[in-house]
Amino acid sequence: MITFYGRSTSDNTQKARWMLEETGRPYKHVELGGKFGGLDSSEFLKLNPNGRVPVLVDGDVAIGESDAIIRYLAARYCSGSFWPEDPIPRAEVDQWMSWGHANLYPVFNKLFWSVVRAPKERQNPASIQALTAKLNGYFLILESRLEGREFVMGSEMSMADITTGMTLYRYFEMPIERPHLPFVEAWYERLQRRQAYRTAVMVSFEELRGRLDF
Ligand SMILES: N[C@@H](CCC(=O)N[C@@H](CS)C(=O)NCC(=O)O)C(=O)O
Repeated sequence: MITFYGRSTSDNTQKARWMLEETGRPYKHVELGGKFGGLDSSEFLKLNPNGRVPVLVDGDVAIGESDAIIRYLAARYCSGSFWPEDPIPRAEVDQWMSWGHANLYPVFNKLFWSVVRAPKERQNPASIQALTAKLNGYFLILESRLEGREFVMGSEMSMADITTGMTLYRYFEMPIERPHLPFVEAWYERLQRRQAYRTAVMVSFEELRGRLDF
């Protein structure tokens, strides 16, 4: 039996849950963190001493860190399709995951906090503008990668789509300027056709507006 812990509005939770939904395995979802609290209970800290969501419990194993959860689920339940076994495409998937983690996500996350989570009076237009320009630069890299491809790796979806594509809903919903991105938009439409994406990622972030406290 799989139990998945994490509030639906947490972006790290969203990408791990998206992968979990893609596996088609049944699971129990426990909302935790943010307005639900519970991250500092001794029971939860035994599962993840960092006191952060998401956490996945599968039988006797408890896994924290969203990318580790995604890799585990792909390896265990998706027999190579989300994480190819051939070392070359495997390295490419890993490369895009690392790029998402090290480049795209930190800027995306900082901009989301600056534009949505910071109350209006604490927003800094110059910093928002600089972060927007940086994030748009990363989306232009994705734009050129997606030219002639349905997904980041080509015709098959992989973990690389999950760890980068989890930013799309918020990116297109945030009140920011964006460049013309026809290939990214087509990819976003393709992802939106997946029930797993709609369930896990397309979650209203209204309750986070003006909230800097978690
Ligand atoms: N590197 C970790 C980051 C985990 C993390 O910072 N989670 C945030 C939510 S996105 C959290 O638990 N925040 C406290 C809260 O939601 O109350 C991962 O990828 O799982």
